[in-house]
Amino acid sequence: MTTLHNPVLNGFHPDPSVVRVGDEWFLATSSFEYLPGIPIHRSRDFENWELIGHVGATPEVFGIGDVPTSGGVWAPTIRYRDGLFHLVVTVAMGRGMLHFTATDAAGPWSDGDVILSADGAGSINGIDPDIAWADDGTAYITYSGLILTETPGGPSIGTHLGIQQVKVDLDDHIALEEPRSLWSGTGGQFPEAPHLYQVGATWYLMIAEGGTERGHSISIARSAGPEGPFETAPQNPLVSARSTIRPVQNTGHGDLVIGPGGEWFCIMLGVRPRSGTRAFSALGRETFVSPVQWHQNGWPTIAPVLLNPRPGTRVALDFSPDAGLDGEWLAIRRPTSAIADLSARPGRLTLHGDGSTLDDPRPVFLGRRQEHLTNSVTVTIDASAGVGGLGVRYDERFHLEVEVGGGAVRARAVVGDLRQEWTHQPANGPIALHIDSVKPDGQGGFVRTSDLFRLAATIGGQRIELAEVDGRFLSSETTESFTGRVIGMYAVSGDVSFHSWIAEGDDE
Ligand code: 6LW
Repeated sequence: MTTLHNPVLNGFHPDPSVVRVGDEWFLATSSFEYLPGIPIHRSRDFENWELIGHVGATPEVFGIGDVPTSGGVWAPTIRYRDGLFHLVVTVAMGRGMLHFTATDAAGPWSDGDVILSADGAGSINGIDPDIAWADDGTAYITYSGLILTETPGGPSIGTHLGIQQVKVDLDDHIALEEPRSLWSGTGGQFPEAPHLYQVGATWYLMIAEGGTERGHSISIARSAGPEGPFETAPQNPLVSARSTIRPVQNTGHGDLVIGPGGEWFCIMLGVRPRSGTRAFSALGRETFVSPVQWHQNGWPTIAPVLLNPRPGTRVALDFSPDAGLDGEWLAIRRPTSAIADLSARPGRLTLHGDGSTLDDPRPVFLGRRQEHLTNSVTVTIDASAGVGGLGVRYDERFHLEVEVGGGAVRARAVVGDLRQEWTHQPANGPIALHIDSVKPDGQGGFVRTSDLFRLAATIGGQRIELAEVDGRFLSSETTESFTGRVIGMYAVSGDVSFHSWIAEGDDE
C-alpha cells in the first residue's frame, strides 16, 4: 500500500505534471525566473521522489535572462510516447510556448522549439499547454488561451480566452489550424491548466479554475473524442479547499496518473497557510497528491488533500571541489555555474560581487528552496575582501538578510517599500551567519516556526541576535508571488567565500 506523503515535494513546486513510464513516475514543476529550469523528479515507488535533472539549465533555453519576477517558466506538461519524453511549457513574457523532447527524463533535453500559431507569425498565445495524441497519431496542444502583457508591477493578464486547442505538426512546430475553444469550466475565474486524457473510449478534459489562490479548484468534462463537444461533470468541482478550514489550501492545477497498484491519483498544487490564521503561506505553492476514484457513471472523484509531511531534514555541505554543486542550488535569471566558483579557494564556495544586491533582478545569489516550515540555516563566511551574506528572498522587493562587510555585520529587512537595518560592530575574524525560523516557546527559549525570523551572527564564538522579523512578510500572500522562500548566499562586492552550509528543518 502506497503511503501518501503530503507535500509530495516540499518548497515551491507548483503546477505539477506527472507521467508513468513502466514502473517509474516522472514529475515536472514550474521554475519561473530561477535556473536551472523545470526540476524533474523520479519515483520508483510513488512515495519517494528524487531530483534527477532539469529541462533547460541555461538562460538561453528559456530566454529568461530578463523575464519579470514570477514570469518565466510556467506550468509544464510531461508525457511519454514511443520511447520519447515530451514536455510542453510556456515561458511567460519570454520565448512563448515550447516543446522539448528527451529519451531520458534526466536529460539531455532538446533545446526547445517554439510552437508557432497557424499563421507562423509567433508563438501560440496561451499558457499551461498540454500535449496528447489521438489513436491515429494526431498531436493536440490544449491550453489556456490568454494574451499576457508585462506591466511595471509584473505580469498582467490580458484577455482570457478559455480552454483552447490546436492540432500541431511536431516536426515543424506549427499549429495546423486556428485555435478552437473547448470549454470554459463551470464559471470560476481563469480556466487554465488543462490536461486531456483518453480513458477507454472516453476523452476527459480536466482543468483548474477559480484562480490559484483560495478559490482554486479542479473541474472535469468528457467527450467521445479529443476535440469535444465536452459535457460537464455533475459533481464539479472535483477538488477545492475554498471555504474550508483544511490545512492545505488553494488545491488545484492537477494531473492524473495511475499508481503502483493500478489505482488512480491526482497530483496537484496547494499551500500550507500558517496554522493560527490560515492566512499566510510561507513556502509558496507545493506539490500534493490525493486518491482518485472512478465511479460507475464514468466520472471520477478526488479526495481532499490530507497533510502528512515527511520527517525533517538536515543538509550539511562543505564546498569541496570534488563534490561540485548538487541540482538543488538555484540562481536567478542566470545559471548557477555562472556565479559559483569552487576553485578560487579550494574547500570554499566563492562568489564574486558585481555591485548588485538582493534588490536587483540579477543578484550574485546562490540559494535553495526553503522546504520546511521550521527552518534554520547557518553559513560560515569570509567577507574580509568584500561584502556578502546570507539572505532569504521571495523576490527583489521582499527579502531579509544578514550581511558582513567593512568590519560590521548588518541585518536588513526589505518588505515592499519599507526597509530597516540593524548593525553590529566590530565584526572581524571567523563569522557564522544565521537565519532561523523560530517562535518563543514561552519559557525563555525558542521553537522553530515559519512565524518569525531571527537574524543573527556568531562572531568570535559569541552569538549576536541582530533582529526579529515577522514571518508573514515573506509569504506568498504578502508578496503576491508565484514562487516561494529561497535561502542563499550572496556577494555584493569583492570576493566572498563560504566554507559551510547547514540547513535543518521540519514541519510543525
Ligand atoms: C500557471 C497557471 C497559474 O501557469 O499560475 O494561476 C501560473 N494559475 O496555471 C504560474 O504558476
